[in-house]
Amino acid sequence: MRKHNGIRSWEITSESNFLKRRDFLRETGLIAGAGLAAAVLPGGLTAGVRDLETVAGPYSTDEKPNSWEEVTTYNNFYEFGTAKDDPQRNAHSLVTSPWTVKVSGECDKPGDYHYEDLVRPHVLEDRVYRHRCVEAWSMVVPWVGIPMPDLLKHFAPNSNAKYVRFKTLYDPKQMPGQRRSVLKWPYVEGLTIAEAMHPLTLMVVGVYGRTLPNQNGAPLRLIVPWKYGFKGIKSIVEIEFTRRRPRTSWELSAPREYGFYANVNPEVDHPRWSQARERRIGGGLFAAKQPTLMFNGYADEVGELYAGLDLRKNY
Ligand SMILES: Nc1nc2c(c(=O)[nH]1)N[C@H]1C(S)=C(S)[C@@H](COP(=O)(O)O)O[C@H]1N2
Ligand SMILES: [Mo]
Repeated sequence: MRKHNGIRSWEITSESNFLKRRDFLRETGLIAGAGLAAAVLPGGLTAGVRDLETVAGPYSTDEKPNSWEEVTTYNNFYEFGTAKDDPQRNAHSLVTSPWTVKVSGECDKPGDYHYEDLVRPHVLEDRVYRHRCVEAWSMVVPWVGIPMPDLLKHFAPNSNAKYVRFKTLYDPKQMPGQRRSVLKWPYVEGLTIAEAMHPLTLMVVGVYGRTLPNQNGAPLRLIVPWKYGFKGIKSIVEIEFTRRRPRTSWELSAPREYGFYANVNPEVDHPRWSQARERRIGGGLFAAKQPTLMFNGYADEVGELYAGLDLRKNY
């Protein structure tokens, strides 16, 4: 992984113009062409997915991204069912425009913000991140997003803001999975203010240079690359700055299995399986599992956030 220094082919192409980059991606097979996408994706699912103007962001991994097909058909989004292919089959019922995010709590600029007003002031960045699920599979995903500190500064959090709580839309009419109590709805997640303000933390609005397909959490979702994927809450409608640590959906439903921090830690097993290795999606059925890295490989960047914290207890 490289930061600002060092030039990679991905950055060169992204920094030239957008169309050139699209050609590069198409030629190297990283995305299907616009015409092709319609052919390889089930009908209707690309409706509403638009191209975005982006620049290359820092912190991208050099690893080869998973295909558009893999990123958009192998998903966790329990609001649309618990099987990996349920979200891509069912998420078309989610209406993502207009979309409003309610900002509340310990900040000077609370309010209801329209999606466009949140996104327009920002330069969107391409960031290729490792994506590690607690179920011990992983992908490499070329997200498009806004660095979370840039977004949150907009709301002027005050000195009482110790945590940030995020909430997904609750609407069983649009989200059929919410008609069953698989989880306590709506889905909620939380970060410490230091985690939320870390430059690696992204408010994601797209993938592969396009707006997010619904199954990936349209129109905006969180990505915290050093944590297990479940922290990456989708289809966010509320951001609340709090004094006290919020309870998260997975903590509430299975406190023995999921803690608040949820940092990727290969040395601490999940009660029902090991976290030492991971299966890279797309590697083929018989591919060897690869070792999982502490903080999902982002230890140099985020290790200091947890200095003095027992990472076996604070899982
Ligand atoms: N609202 C909501 N957000 C969610 C989930 C969910 O069920 N509901 N699943 C989480 C889990 S367990 C993972 S691994 C990631 C998967 O993101 P992806 O499908 O874009 O890879 O989304 C997370 N965000
Ligand atoms: Mo997950």
